Amino acid sequence: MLGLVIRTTGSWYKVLPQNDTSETVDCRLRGNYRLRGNKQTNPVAVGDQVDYTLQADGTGVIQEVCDRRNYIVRKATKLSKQTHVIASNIDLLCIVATLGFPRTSTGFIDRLLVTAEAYHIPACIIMNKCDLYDEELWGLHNEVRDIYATAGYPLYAVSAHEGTGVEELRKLIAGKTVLFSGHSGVGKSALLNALVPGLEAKVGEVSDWSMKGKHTTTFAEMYPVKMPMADGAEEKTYIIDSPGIKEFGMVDINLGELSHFFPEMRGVLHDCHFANCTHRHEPHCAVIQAVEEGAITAERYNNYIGIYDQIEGGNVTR
Ligand SMILES: Nc1nc2c(ncn2[C@@H]2O[C@H](COP(=O)(O)OP(=O)(O)OP(=O)(O)O)[C@@H](O)[C@H]2O)c(=O)[nH]1
Ligand SMILES: [Mg+2]
Ligand SMILES: [Zn+2]
Repeated sequence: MLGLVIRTTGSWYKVLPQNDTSETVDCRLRGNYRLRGNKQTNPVAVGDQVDYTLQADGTGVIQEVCDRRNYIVRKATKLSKQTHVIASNIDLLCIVATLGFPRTSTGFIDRLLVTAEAYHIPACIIMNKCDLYDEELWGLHNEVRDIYATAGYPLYAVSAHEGTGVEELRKLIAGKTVLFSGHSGVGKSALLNALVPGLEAKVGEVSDWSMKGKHTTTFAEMYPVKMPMADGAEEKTYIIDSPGIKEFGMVDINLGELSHFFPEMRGVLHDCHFANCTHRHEPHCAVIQAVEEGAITAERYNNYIGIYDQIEGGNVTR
């Protein structure tokens, strides 16, 4: 039987049957399942379609994991060679970020965006906690919004607490499978609760939203929901809430392709004088010229260089 993995905890997987009885089945993976390579710490991820069999005691055994349309993968830990698939088969990556508490850097956002580009996953940035902004933070917010507008990514100002921007988000994600990813404490779970009244995903204590967050969500979980729209309609939507990430260690990105994963570079990089231009210091580089002209922002270009150096330094598993 076919089903959709909506939660993984250790060796158990919660599977939603495809015939949509809404009763989930707790499954294990068949014992002799061969891992693809053995680089991945999790052979089954949230979002996977699986083929499973039912047993007499009502639990299931996953026989096969169907091919993934796409996935978001990161290094399991900072220095690890192993990788971890956060979620698969997604229509939209929502990078949840904050400028105040804690502050998300564009370097972090860009690493996630590059990974999304590598798998052709559309992405957007959701700046949460805008209720905490003062004039200075609104100024910073608008700067960051403009940086991503130039790169072609929409950025939304929202407040899970006050409901600002929530209706716009509902429209954006309705009917899709979306992944919420970002640092701990930015309000991914709070946002989920704001989008779906009555859901009550666990949210961190107010006292803990200092600078770090404290990893309230510990496993990725997909919530199949009927997205309530302002006009009274409802749309079947799948939202994946995931644990906060401290650093996003990129995987499977090769140096020659990197600039292709910056959408604003794609249009000009064939105009560079050298076919193998790395866009760092070569003469007659169309990318550097575009930075000088403002068509590519210095912020994104610097993050490109940072990622390039990191991959070159062997800091990224391939
Ligand atoms: N002021 C304000 N606080 C918020 C907002 N959204 C969330 N918070 C607070 O931020 C803290 C963290 O929220 P969570 O939803 O647990 O954050 P998370 O991103 O799910 O964190 P992890 O599960 O650890 O990855 C909580 O104390 C929330 O109440 C918001 O829009 N405004
Ligand atoms: Mg959470
Ligand atoms: Zn170049």
